[in-house]
Amino acid sequence: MSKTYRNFIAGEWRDAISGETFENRNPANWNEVIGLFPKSGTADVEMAVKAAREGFEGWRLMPAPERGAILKRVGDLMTERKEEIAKNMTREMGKVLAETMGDIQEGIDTAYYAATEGRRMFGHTVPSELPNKFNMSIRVPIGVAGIITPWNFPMAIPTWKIFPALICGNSIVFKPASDTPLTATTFIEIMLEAGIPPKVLNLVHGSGSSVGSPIVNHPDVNLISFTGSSAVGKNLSKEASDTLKRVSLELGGKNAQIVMDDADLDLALEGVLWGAFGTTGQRCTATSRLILHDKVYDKFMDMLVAATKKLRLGDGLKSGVDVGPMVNEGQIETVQKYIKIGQEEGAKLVAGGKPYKEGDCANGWFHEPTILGDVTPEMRVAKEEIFGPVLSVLRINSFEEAIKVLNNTKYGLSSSIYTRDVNQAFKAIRDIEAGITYINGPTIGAEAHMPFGGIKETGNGHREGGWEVYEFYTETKAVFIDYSGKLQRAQIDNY
Ligand code: UN1
Repeated sequence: MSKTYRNFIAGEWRDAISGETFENRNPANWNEVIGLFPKSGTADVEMAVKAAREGFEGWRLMPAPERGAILKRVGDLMTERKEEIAKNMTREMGKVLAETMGDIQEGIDTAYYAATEGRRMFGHTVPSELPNKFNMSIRVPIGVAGIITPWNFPMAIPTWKIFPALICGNSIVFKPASDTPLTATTFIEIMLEAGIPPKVLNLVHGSGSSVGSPIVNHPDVNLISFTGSSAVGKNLSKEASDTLKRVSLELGGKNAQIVMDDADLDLALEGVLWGAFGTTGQRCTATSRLILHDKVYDKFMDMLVAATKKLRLGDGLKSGVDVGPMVNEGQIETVQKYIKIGQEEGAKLVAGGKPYKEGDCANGWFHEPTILGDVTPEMRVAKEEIFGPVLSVLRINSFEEAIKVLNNTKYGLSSSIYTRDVNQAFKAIRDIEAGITYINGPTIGAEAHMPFGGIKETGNGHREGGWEVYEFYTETKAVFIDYSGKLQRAQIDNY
């Protein structure tokens, strides 16, 4: 019998009002059911938002450093339970244990960073243009935060959103991806154990249409933070405009690594393997394109194809496995579709190309790491997000051409260049259209205290991580204190 899990709403663990559930299965072995989770809907969301509104009233009045002390305990508990959570995360979404451990560490770092931000939360004091008058701006919480997260970083991404929201004094309605409800449930348990007041946290499991949409449309939800596809993000943005919500969108990517002719090729090889096939390519920041200088093209391709063929596929819990399964059958189908499109457009399949069903992998959603060579900039596989272990390789003859090819996509999340030429590196920092640029490193490698996000159709201008995110979760209030004892009319009495 599979264990049945619940929502956490209004201070209690509850079934969905419908009484229905959905299954959570292991992508490395589809026969293994991890648990049953509540299939919630509008009525559950309604109850969660009401509770969050009540929870907000007390939470917003707690001094931010005290809220920070609770988040510090959250980080400590996550540290204690790191391995156990990581194993369950690998079971529910597939990436290898080293990566799920890293995912939780990203959450721990975010907890400790947010905890100390409670002691800063800076505003400004500036002089008034009138005598005997004091001006300052302060940060105030906004209210109920609707948090909608994907399955590829089941701990890190919820923490990127929920910790800053909490430290700023907001309450939470959280809808995790339905592929990773177990990690989300453990995360809520830990936050409650650390001392976050129950009504401040509300967890509602279910689909985007039946839970996500009611959260986005609810007039009492004040802001939405969403990570997912650009198509969903655009719809969400439209829905949220009816109630003029503040919305932070972290969407698709078509990230590229440039390798120039002067690059350290061994280093660049390690980078592209990690960037393209880590998390089985299922990252917003995955290296989806390799932009390779003509002078090193053949040599580097030989190195790359040989190394890719050595990658070991398997259950991410087993040691020695490099690449875990894809999250579900739908993702395999998308990858297959794009490999076909690429070949029809004239790209050459040089490694992988097929789902993988050998030995222990027979019952999972495994796919061979795949490389498409001779890709040209106008092909769909050079421009569209695939979200799987597929790398498109493009040939360039100069630095200028490399930048032009890199920028030839509607996305702008992460980017990378391998070169030993410092002038070229700085020009790349200036000219690449992306929110993140790595020099001599892969397209992956966010750190909790650095801003994370992209330009163009990757987002709507907000950043997660770093201190920018604390601006998103607060309103700025301008405060004027007149201690002159008389009416002073700005712009009139002083001119
Ligand atoms: C994502 O794929 O949405 O730096 C987040 C990185 C990861 C985070 C990726 N730590 O790529």
